[in-house]
Amino acid sequence: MNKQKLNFPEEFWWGSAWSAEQAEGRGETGKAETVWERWYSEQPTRFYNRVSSEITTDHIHRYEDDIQLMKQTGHNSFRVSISWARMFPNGGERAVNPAAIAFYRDLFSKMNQEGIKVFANLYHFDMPAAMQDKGGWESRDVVEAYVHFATTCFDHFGDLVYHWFTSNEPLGPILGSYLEDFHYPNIVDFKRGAQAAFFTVLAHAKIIERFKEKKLSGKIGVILNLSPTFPRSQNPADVKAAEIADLFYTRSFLDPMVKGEFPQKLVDLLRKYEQLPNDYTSEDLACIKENTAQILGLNYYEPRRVKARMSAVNEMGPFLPEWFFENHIMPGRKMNEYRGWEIYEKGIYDLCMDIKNNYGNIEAFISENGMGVANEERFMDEAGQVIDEYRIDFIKDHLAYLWKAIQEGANIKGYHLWTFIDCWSWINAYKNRYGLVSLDLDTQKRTIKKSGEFYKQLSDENGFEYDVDYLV
Ligand code: BGP
Repeated sequence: MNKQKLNFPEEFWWGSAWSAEQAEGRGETGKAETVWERWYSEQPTRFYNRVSSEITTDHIHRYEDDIQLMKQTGHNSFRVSISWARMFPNGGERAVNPAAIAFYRDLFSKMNQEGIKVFANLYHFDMPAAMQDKGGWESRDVVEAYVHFATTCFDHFGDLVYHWFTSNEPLGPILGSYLEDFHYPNIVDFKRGAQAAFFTVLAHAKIIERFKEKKLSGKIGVILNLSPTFPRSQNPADVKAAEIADLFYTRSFLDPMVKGEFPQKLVDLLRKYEQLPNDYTSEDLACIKENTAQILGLNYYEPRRVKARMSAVNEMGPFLPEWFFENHIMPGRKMNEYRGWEIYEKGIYDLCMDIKNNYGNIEAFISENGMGVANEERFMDEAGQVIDEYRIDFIKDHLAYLWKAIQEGANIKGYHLWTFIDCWSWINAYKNRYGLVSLDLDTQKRTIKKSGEFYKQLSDENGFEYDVDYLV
């Protein structure tokens, strides 16, 4: 036992994150149909218990009280996303919505009044359906409409936002919409996905270009879901498999968005298999080169473990990253069985050290990390509070490795948990609960969990006691 207080840097950002589609609810401001609403109307059974994004956590009606809950749970910063569909209720373009401007201005002003920094993300999986009909991220017109939306947000909220983000997990919609069938419009076509990915990166660069022209305070960056990749063994075939998986899932967005260049090995591989996008120009590449992220959000949930393929590829089937590797189930791994994700706390350290050593130690923070648990009412005490000791342990065990990375020079400025109040998890709806605050879906009653009380103490003390012998 070697207990000591792990102190975090001064003014460390303690907070959490969520997104518009997952928490706001539709409300009465006017809002265009999103791809999630469209998909629900077409296939409601794809969503857990048939719960849609119509109401979610009803933040749009309850934000003033929710800000008080942020304070009570120790937030000095909070990430929201601004809904493109709400800002442009005609389908993502034309006239901006005064009611949406009023809502976000009031929310951000009140957060600032309470000392909670606003981290504003511009895209969190919530494409207006009308924009999807135009081709979504495969379309240059949609990129331009998105740049217009972003610029409008800079103009209306630039005085209230602390840091900006061009997108949350841009890899997610590519995997979900073009490879793995978990986002609308459920296409399986790598080459089209590569085009959409390229235009997502281009949109990021174009927005950063506009941001710089406006000379706003704060920084602009991107939030990426990154998993350190581990080969099953040091067998060269396993190592090669891990290297390719890492190119597809980690370096694909990290390199162009932070360094301004796509990894050459990935480009060569896609060229060989004729999967490069058709539409890209030297002007696009110059824009990407010149306009890179100024700050990086790291979403960390699980490691990626891979091994060499054990079976031959079916070349008649669609091209997929899995042509080059198989996922490895490591014997003895610790699991969050509710979500099916491995829990590997040291991965947060590995990730931060990768950013320190290979990406110029860019200013970064943990923008998501968390544990979704089903049926949390099992853990309620008589007063109705969820006693989620497992979440407190999860947070502490990850923070200890984050602390270690900071001791070793990683430029990490904060930690945001996923999430604040239980919110809507896409097709999982309200199956797994992630919040510091529980939500009664029938009444919308909010109750701070034990982890919410812990988080307040953590933030007030800017650290916590931990047995450092546990760190390897
Ligand atoms: C991240 C997303 C979040 C959130 C979280 C938890 O990838 O950015 O929107 O949903 O994962 O995942 P899930 O809700 O699918 O359990």
